[in-house]
Amino acid sequence: MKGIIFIVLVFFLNLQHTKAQREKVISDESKVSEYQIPDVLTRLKGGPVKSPKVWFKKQRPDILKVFTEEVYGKIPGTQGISDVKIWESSDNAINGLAIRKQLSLFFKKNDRNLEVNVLMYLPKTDRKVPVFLAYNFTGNHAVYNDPNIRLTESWVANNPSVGIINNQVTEQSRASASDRWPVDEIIKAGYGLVTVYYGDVDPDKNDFSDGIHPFFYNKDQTQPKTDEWGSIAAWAWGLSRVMDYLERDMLVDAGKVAVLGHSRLGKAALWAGATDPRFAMVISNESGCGGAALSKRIFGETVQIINTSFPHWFCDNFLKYNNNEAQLPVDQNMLLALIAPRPLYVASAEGDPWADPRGEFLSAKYASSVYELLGLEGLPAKEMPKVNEPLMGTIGYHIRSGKHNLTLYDWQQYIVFADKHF
Ligand code: GTR
Repeated sequence: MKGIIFIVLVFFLNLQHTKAQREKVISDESKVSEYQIPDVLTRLKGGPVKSPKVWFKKQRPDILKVFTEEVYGKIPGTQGISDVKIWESSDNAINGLAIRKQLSLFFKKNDRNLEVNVLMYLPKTDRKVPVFLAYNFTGNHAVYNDPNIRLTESWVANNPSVGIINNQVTEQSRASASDRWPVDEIIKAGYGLVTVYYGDVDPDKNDFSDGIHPFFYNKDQTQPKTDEWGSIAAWAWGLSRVMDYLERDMLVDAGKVAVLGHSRLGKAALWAGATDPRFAMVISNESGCGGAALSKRIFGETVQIINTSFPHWFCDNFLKYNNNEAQLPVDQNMLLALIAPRPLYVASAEGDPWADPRGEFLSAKYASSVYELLGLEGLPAKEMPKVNEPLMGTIGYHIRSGKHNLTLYDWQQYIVFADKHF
């Protein structure tokens, strides 16, 4: 009996705690306190950035260093692809419109082995094709209704409603995320889609014994050091390794790879774009806190909330900024600026206050001065656009109607943006 009362009490206190935390969350513009965003063209050490040379030689490396050491974490070593295995390919996919290719990238070190499955749909043409490279959330087989796609054998977060039980997918989850992946439209527009299940690189749980992290441990080490990578940096690392493969693939134009991600995977896509200049375009779909949204605005999800809910996403140094965003030497406008001069698209949704649409817009706007310094347009507006009225300079932005999701509307804008720049 005592045990039951205790459990009920703990449950009740827990609910109260979560409620209190949620109540503190600001989702009303009038409740935003004053904040200061660091200017991308003011040196972190003081003084103005007046030329592209000073941006590329001084300010950019300084900003990158802060994000590396204080936010996402350093990668402790290098590890290239050990082997590639092509499982199958067909030039008769999507009613004969596309080539489908499935392959695995293997990473091997001592007794460790990591397998990253890649699914590609490419338009049939005699030229190398531009592609969108994007992680998916539950396995390649969930992306498109094609019985030939191999079911993932990796750990996947449970979701009984689509038959993901005991962290394993079943046939029932095939095509379960297909509304997020308009493969036919992408192919018809002349682009390929390259997708990978993010959990192949690092399963999304607070456990550093699996995925890529242990490859770099010293004897007796069980988790990364305080300034070393969390999961977002690991996922970004994975995107770069897929890029290593794409550079070798004769069917792909590796100079036209747009890296795209939704939500947590948008955070990973931005960090991949910031750290790897081979990504010719970067697209953040509702990446929110730790992604495109400004941290110091403290609107929606905050540094403290994200570090508490997902302790494995960032490096441990980032914990210093819990309820302490003002002390951060950088803000996310500076992350976006690291992508310059490459085209960057930031997208929000009206029904997604958790990701702070206005904070995402402002971040893109404040990143624009670096693009302008480099002779490019940046974001072509000073005020936030109306819902469903995209802006497209070298930085693009839209806020669409609807909720937190990756939709056909979002993809349609990304295709227009890619047509404009590629
Ligand atoms: C939420 C998280 C967000 C975002 C989202 C997602 O729970 O708070 O930062 O990443 O998950 O990835 O769907």
